[in-house]
Formats: sequence, structure tokens, C-alpha cells
Amino acid sequence: MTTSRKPRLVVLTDIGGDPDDQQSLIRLLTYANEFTIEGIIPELWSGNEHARRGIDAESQMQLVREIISAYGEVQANLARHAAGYPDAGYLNSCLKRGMVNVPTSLEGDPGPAEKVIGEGKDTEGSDWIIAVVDREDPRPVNVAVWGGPADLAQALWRVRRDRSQAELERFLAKIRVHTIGDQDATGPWIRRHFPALFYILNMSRSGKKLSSCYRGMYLGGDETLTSAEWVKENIAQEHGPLGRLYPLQTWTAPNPHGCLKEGDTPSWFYFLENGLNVPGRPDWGGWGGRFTKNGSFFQDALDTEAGETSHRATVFRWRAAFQNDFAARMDWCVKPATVANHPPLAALVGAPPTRAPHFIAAHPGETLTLDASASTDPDGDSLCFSWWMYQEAGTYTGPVELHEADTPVCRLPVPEDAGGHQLHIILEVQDDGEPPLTTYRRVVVEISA
Ligand SMILES: [Ca+2]
Ligand SMILES: [Ca+2]
Repeated sequence: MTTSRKPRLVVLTDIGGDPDDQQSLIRLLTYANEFTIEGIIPELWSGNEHARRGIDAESQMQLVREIISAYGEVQANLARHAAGYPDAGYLNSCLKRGMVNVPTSLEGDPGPAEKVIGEGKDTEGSDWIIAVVDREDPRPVNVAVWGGPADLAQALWRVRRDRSQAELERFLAKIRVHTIGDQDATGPWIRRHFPALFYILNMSRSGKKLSSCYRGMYLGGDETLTSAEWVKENIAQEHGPLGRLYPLQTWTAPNPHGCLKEGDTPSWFYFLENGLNVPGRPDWGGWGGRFTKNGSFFQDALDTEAGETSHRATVFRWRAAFQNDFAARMDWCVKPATVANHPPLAALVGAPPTRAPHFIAAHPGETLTLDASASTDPDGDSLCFSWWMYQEAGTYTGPVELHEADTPVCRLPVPEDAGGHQLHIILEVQDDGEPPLTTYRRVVVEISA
């Protein structure tokens, strides 16, 4: 049994259609040390999504291998900056053939899911998903869906067919799913047949794709951070072979700056342990967006940021930090450790040195002292501190005044009328390196009634 605490990750992708999946995969590989990546499963559409680029099942696999191969060329340098980067051979062993000729909703009505899944429809990818979930490992299997979830649907169909109800329930309980939209018929099928499954549908409740959480990756907020200039300078040029593969054009970026799209990246951002994200709580928000219950599953919630109340604000509010973090990791591909920047280590007095949220019990009217003065930076950079209340993540809607909120030690007077409520205080520790990097801690204040 493994003793790793990293989040496990399986990716289903329609790579080879819109080039933004290539963008997302390149970014993901710079975070390969943060996950136990256990599956990369490409799925091919039957419509013209892939045909447009002349992509068939084999060339789709080759596209992934090329990106893994470029990662292999920079892996040794990445390892000079952070431990835990797997070698390219390991990642290639996770690459499994998913379904081909899946009718996609992008082309109109995809027809019933039963045409896609069932007896005789098992794939290398669907068998692999079952094998991964069956591994003796206490950690959940996080499934990030960048296309449609047809191979996951087939895996679930197979397990329901071959195993007892109790075995099926145990299987389902080990999986967490984050899908970008409903790109084929199998997403709704999964939700209908397996309501117990932890499932996030990252898609606007209005049905308008452009207003979905995931669009906050590149729309709304400061869009200059997704421009061609930004991408060339920070990713694609002079950052080695992995950056050179980063596509400078995608299909559907209406952003006038339009270059970086990465519509699928929020699906795995969601599972990243960065001190802010709490994957078990979609309603608490983080880099991958914020989601609340919609029947048995979770779907886009609203945040307010920069004067905009929207689903995508739940993602774009973090853009400056996640873009700088990506830029630093691209520097790690080519620069020595003494030159590139590395994130600060945020330390909270009274909290264990993990990235998990820190819970504090409090009474109405009490003043709490939150102390991060033991925070450090591996490069010796100067640090600045920001404490703020993430109102949408908590349950208290009144005003809360944080004192000395831009210093290492902040005071929080708990409002008299906040009994029974929960406050989420976010600590951001930012260094003054190039680019400046942000580390988070989340304090959850639980106030007695
Ligand atoms: Ca995709
Ligand atoms: Ca630093």
C-alpha cells in the first residue's frame, strides 16, 4: 500500500481537437510532482472535431507521447527545483487508449448513451480506470474530464454489471469526478444512474457556455494575463522543448487577447493541494472554481470579484496567482535553482505543517489572533501578507473587519451576531521574486451558537 499523500489523478481528454487540451496537458506536466498521475486516456470524437485536424486514434496517442517526451527532456531540470517529478517512462505507462468515434454534443444531439457504452464496448481506458480504482490505496481517485466521460461511464457500467451492489457502492465511493461541460451523452447518463457518485459538472446553470466557471480560466478579470505576448514571454519562448509545444492558437477564444484558453485546466486545478483548494468541499472554492449542490451533484456557483458576479469569477479571481505559478514552473524547466523563483512556505501558529484547512473554534465577540510570522521563503525573498475573508465560502454574510490584515499577525474580532456560522479566512503569503509567487492557507473559523 502506498504511503503517498498526493492527490491521485486520472485525466480523460479529447486532445487533438481544440488545441487547448495540449495547453492544459503541458501545464499539468509542470505540476506532475504535485499529483500521483495514474491515467491519461484520450477519447476520439466521431464528428469533425478531430477530423478537422486529421487526427485519428493513433495520431491522437502520438500527440500525447510528444508532449510527454518533451517533458522527459526537462524533467531532470524540474527535479532541481522540487522533488517528486515522475520520469517520462512512468507517464507513458499511464497513457491508455480510450473510446473512438464517440458522438459528441458539440456536433448536435449525440444520441442515447446506450449507443456508446454497454457489452462489448470496454476499452483499454475503461479497463484501466477499474484497475486504478481497485488499487489498494486509501486516497480517492480524482477523475478530471477534459472531453466526455465515456470511458468512465463504461467502467461504471462494467462494475455495475459484474459486481454486487455493495461492491459497486464501495467502488463509487472511491471516485471524485470533475467534468468540463457535458460533451457527450454519457455525463447525464452517469448522473442519472449513479447519484451517489461525487460529481462536479463545471457548466453554467444557464446553459450559456461562455459564463461557465471554467471560462474564468481566460475570460473576465485581467485578460492580459492570457495574451499571446504573455504566453510567448512566459511559456512558449526560451523555456525549453515543453514550452515550445504550447499552442499559440485555439479554436474558440473570443478574448481579443486570445491565446491561452485551457478551458479544461480548472478540472485538475480543483484537485491540486495548494493550501486554498479543499477538493472534498466544492462549495468552499479555489483555483478550479466554486460549486454548490444541484440535486445529487454539484454545479457552478457565483462569486463576486472586480465588480462582476458570475460563475467565471470563481476562477478568474485567482488568475494572477495561477499564471505566475505556471510561469515559475516553466522557468524551472530551463533555469538553475539559484535563478528561478520558488513559492514561500506559509506557516500558521497552532496549525500542523500541511496544506489542509485549519479549523479554529471561536465564540461570538471573541477576538482571534492569526499568526503566520513563522512563514519563510526558500530563496530568502521578502514576504508580504494578506488576510481576507472569502465570504462566499462561509455562511456569515455580514461584515467582518480584519485588523493588521496586511501584516504577518492579524486580529479577527468575531461578530456578536455570527453565532453558529462559519467564516473562511484566506491567508496569502506572496514573495517578491520574479515572478512573485503566492502560497495559501485557509482558516475555517467555526463559531459556537
Ligand atoms: Ca477538451
Ligand atoms: Ca521565492
